[in-house]
Parts: sequence; structure tokens; C-alpha cells
Amino acid sequence: MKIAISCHPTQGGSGVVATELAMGLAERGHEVHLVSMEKPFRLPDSSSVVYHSVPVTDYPLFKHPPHDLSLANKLAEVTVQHDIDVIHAHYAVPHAVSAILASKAAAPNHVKVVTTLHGTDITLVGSHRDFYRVCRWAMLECDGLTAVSQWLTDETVKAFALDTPPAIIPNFVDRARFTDVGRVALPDSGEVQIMHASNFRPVKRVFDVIRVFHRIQEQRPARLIMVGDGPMRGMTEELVAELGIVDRVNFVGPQKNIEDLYRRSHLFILPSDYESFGLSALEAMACGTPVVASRAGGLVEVIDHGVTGHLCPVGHIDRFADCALAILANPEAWSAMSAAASRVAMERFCKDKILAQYEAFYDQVVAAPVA
Ligand code: GMT
Repeated sequence: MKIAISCHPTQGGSGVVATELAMGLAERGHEVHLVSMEKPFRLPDSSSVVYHSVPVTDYPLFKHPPHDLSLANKLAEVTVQHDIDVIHAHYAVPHAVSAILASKAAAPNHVKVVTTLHGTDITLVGSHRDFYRVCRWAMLECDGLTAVSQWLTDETVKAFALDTPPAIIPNFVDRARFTDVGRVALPDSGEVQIMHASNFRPVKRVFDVIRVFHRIQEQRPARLIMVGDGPMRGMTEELVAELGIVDRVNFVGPQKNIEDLYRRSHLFILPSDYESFGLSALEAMACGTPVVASRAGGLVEVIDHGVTGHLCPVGHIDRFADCALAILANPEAWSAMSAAASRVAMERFCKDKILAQYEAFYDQVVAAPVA
């Protein structure tokens, strides 16, 4: 099949999922084109995915270059030039809208449009009144809609009054990369390593990460690795200084080989307000790192409480810290949890299984008569 994928290239789960999907589909013999403002950071130069950049066209009349139109135009061009069967948009705003425009602009070619909803495109951006009507219209125009969890499907139906719920196709991990082979064990005593990775947006509650860690390191020697970057990073570094734990916390920015950090960490903390899925939690689990996360959104579909990690009420610093300390207290129980985390990640969310679901979805959409 010939597939054009569009996504945000910035740090964030939707771009990661779109890029991994593009690479996985190309490995399985499909012709895949990736259309984005910049080359997504997870797409290596060696990939057989064909990358097309979207031009930023400036003109004195424009206060802001109309990116969404340039994206639609580039998608239409790629569709016609390469006889694309399916445009797969990731993150509804603006990609679903641009993809629908592209499908019309590509006429007389018939191209089907699939959109995958990732979370904040529905909960924060798409449902904002500035985007709501156009976002709902684009979703209804799509030939297929998927969401990354049951929770997100339910939220979408509620927020947009949809008659047909989006199909659920969860996120996935690549076993070749995210594995527990070579991971470090939990020491009986001595320093433990805690990790958090995100785009440091308010929804991630990064201050909670620091406060939970502050409590952990009062009980046993510990180090915190903060991976990623984003708007709350500066204020988070200030909080670390205020609490006097600068020598215990490393802000390492975005990391190319994040799997090595997961394997060297004994616990992953994700105290978000909610996550539609929580891709970073899944990647940590695949590397054998137990997760302490919020009992919120789709995280309950990824983490089995007491088996692969712990789920705590949002904002309860003491509960998070107590759960983390309990997991770190017993190396035998920790090893069992680490093994379960890796096994569940691979059994339930393995790349081949999920890619097969996307292929079946495309087949169904392409086979459906043109409306
Ligand atoms: O979490 C974000 O701020 C970014 C957003 C994105 O577009 O990358 O993440 C969402 O999509 C990911 C991939 O499907 C999910 O794993 C994240 O849980 C989801 N974030 C939220 O729902 C807050």
C-alpha cells in the first residue's frame, strides 16, 4: 500500500508514534511518505521512509505564514505524484483538517483519510472553541478514525457528540530497541536512579516529580534524571534549587538513546493530570523499569497496579513517594515487577501486533466504497 503520514515533528508522543509507525510499515514492504514541517527526531537518515518537508511560505500580507494550507498542498502534491492510497494524519489539529483539504485538492485521485487521535488534540486543543467546529467537521469527513486508548475514545465521543466511536488501536514499542536485556538490577542498598521524561508541559505536573523525589531521597540515597524539555523546565530547575537537591537531580534534555536511560533507572515517575496513553510509561516498562503513575486517563490501560507498577491519585505527593519507596524496598519484589513490566509491554503492545491492526484498518478503509 502507498501511505502518506503527517505529524508534528516536535518532542512528543504523537510524533514518535507516527514516525515509528512509518518506519515499521516501510519495513513491512509498504511505500511510506512522511510529511512534516521538520524531519521528526526519531527518523534516522538511513530510513527507507521518504521524507517531504512542508515549506514555510512568507508574504508581506501574512502576519503568520498559513502552515495548515502549505501542509494540505504538500499532502495533495505527494498524493498525486505517488498515487497514495491513504493519508494518515496524526493529531487532529491541524493534521486532520489539512488531510481532508488535501484529499479534495488531489481530485480526480481518490485517496482515503485516516486520523489517529492522541489526547491533547481532543482534550485541550480540538475541544477549544477556537477549533471545535472545524475539528469535528474534519473528524466526520475522515474515512477512518482511531484513538490510542478506550479512555480517549470515550472522551472523544463525549466531547464531539460522535455517533460512531473511533476504533481503538493502542500505541506500541519496538522490542528490538526497548528491551530489558542489559538492564541494571536494584541494589540492596546504595543509590537508586529515578527517571522522568516528558515535554515539561503543565499537564505533566513536573513539580510533583521533584516533590516526590525530594521525599524519596530523604529515605534512601537516590538520583533523579529529568529527560526532555519544555515550558516548565526553568521553573522546575528553580524548585530543585529551592529544595537544596541540585546535586541529586540531572536535567539532561531530549535524549536520542533514551532506552539506555530507562535500563539504568530503577523507577519511572509519571504524575500527569492525565495521559490518553502514556507512551513514555510503556517504553520504560518494556525496558523493565516499574512505573509509578497517576490513576488517570488511559494510564490504567497500560499499567497494572501492583504488577507492573503502581497507580496513585493525581497530586498526592505522599502516596506517590510511599509507593515508590515500597517498590524500591525489596529487590526480589522489584525484580518480579521489572520482569512483569517488560513481559506485559511486549505481549500487549508489541510493534508487530499493533502494526497488523493498522494494516487491517487501512485495508478496511480502502475497500469501503467512496462516499
Ligand atoms: O503529552 C503531550 O503533551 C503530547 C502528546 C503528543 O502529541 O505527543 O501526547 C499524547 O499522545 C501520546 C502518543 O499517543 C500519548 O502517549 C500521551 O499520553 C498523550 N498525552 C496526553 O494525553 C497528555
